[in-house]
Amino acid sequence: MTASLAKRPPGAAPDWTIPQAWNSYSAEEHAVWDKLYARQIELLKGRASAPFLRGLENLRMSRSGIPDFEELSDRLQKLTGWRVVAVPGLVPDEVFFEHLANRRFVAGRFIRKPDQLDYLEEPDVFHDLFGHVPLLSDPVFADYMQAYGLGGLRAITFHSLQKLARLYWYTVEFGLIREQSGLKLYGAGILSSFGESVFALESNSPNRILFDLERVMRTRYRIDDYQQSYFVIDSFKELLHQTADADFAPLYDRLEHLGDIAPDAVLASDQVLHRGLQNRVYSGTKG
Ligand code: HBI
Ligand code: FE
Repeated sequence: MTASLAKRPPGAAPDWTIPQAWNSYSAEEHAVWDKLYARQIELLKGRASAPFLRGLENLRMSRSGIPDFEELSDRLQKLTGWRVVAVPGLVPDEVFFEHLANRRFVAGRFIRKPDQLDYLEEPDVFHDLFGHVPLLSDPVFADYMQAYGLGGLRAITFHSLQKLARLYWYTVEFGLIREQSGLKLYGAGILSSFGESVFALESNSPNRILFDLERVMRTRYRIDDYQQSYFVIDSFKELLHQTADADFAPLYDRLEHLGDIAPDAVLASDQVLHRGLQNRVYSGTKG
């Protein structure tokens, strides 16, 4: 699954957090944030889900310079009790889940270089803050993220992390939501990506299929390119209930016997909103 750092770097606390050291960002680093922010905000008008845009406003997420985690956390905490903490990179699953279960969102402190605006393997501070944090100010989504963390801690004991990670991937990172005015973006991996923000909604290449918990947990995903299938929810309430009410022991049992589904597959049982032509030329490796 995710290749996390192998061991805790010196200087990281036992919970893997590090100081953000906001004062040590250079002017060039702040300028990268500004450029990404300005570009995304233009693109997301009419494309991002309403609660995401409300969150950006309510948190007064900075359009000038990388936000200070402490300041941002103070505003966020008043709304939903969540805080943002800095970590040195991808942390081990149990560390990640433990933070989420306690309403702490872990964020990278580093920012991509000016020549990497469009592609990057590891989540940086722009992806983590701009992509993820606005929705943490939505009370229902905030509960979903905590429920996911608690589910993660349980999944470790069931050895079913791969299945649960797919749920995170196809909702928190790459989810679409149906609003009155049409399909909108709520997944952080899309919202922080210049190319995928348009592709996910407007390209005729990928499938767009109504969300179903078991279906999603069986579906492999791509880590190296845009998704070949997106799953669409109608509300965060529906997502929270499907997930928090699910009895995961029998569910994981059942999933063991059902096979995996390819990233581009369409099943007879799917409720298909758009059947993808899969005409994008994808890069070679499969996730
Ligand atoms: N670490 N910093 C960080 N950010 C993540 O999104 C993250 C992680 N470690 C593990 C992890 N995600 C995965 O377990 C989840 O995607 C399921
Ligand atoms: Fe992410």
